[in-house]
Amino acid sequence: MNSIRGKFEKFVFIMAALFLLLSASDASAQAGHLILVKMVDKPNAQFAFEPAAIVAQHGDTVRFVQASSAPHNVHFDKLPKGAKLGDAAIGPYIIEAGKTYDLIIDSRFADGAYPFVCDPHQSVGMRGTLTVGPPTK
Ligand SMILES: [Cu+2]
Repeated sequence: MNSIRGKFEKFVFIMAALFLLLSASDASAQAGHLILVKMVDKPNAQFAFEPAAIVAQHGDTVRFVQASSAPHNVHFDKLPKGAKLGDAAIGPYIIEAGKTYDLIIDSRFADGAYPFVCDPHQSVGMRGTLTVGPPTK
């Protein structure tokens, strides 16, 4: 009897530990924020990122949303020390309305300021700055 009870207690303990583990990983998956940046038309054949200044923490996702009549991309033209964006330095063109481009702020991003432009429209004001910083307390 004693050993059955012991096994049962062990089972309960393992289930409780699993539950805690699962809920902990759930919490970390939800920790990142989704930050929306629209690519929009402006009067006089100008274009813009809205908002143009964004702040993100590691684990966040920046989602660029095509809400304009022209194709746009996201090109980080100046990187802070330690940043290794690779392919993400120059993003793909987003063409159809409603299409999105997600940029996950992961280990490629060192803390600092990341000015970005849309390549064909930087001369008509389509530029912004992403600031990556430690979590605010
Ligand atoms: Cu553009």
